[in-house]
Amino acid sequence: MTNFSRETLKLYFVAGTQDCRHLPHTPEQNLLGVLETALQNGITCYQLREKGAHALQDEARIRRLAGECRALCRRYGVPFVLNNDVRSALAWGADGVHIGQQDMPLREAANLCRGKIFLGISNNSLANAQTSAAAACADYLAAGPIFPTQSKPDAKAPVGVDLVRQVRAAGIAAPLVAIGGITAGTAPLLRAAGADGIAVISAIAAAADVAQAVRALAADGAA
Ligand code: TZP
Repeated sequence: MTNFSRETLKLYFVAGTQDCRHLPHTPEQNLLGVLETALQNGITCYQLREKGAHALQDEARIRRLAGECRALCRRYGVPFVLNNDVRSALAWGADGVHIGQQDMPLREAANLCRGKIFLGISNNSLANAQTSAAAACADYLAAGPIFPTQSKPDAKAPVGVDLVRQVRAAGIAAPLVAIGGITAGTAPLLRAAGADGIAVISAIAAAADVAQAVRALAADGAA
């Protein structure tokens, strides 16, 4: 199993082709170009999240893309995570998988992943985080959306930085990443509140200068 630690969460880039539609090439070229620049400039984890009305729909094409993302991540020594689908993550050689509370029973996911790939679980409330932590099945927890987000049309209401504080105040010590509307400007608030790292889509995928954006987000992590 790929080494996973809190450090893995420092600057976690999440994206699919739907997040790079402003770019001029094919969906795959757009995403792979952004991903490679992000890898060169300091992301510590990458999740392929091919989701929504503008995502690729063809399974074979998504699988091919996942293989290309994985190969790129390997080259830079960064874990490759697949969104939502535990069985595909295992079959496609991902290092980890990220699921929501509703994607699959948490214990079933944990049983499938144990000893093979790491598992991350989304949490929108302290109650969610307590359930995830009590099941002791997740390698990391994600908390969010922290701020309003344009990247997830079905996102729940923003929970604010406070959710990170609440999770820590409740004694949940699991590796924790904050997600949702986070920018280089707000990243320090999340880290100060107790998050091990931040996960972003648009702060990297939609940046005019991806390299500069990643360095700005990563600089805070080094502070
Ligand atoms: N889960 C909660 S918010 C979110 C996801 C996948 C979207 C984050 O995207 P952005 O652009 O960083 O707000």
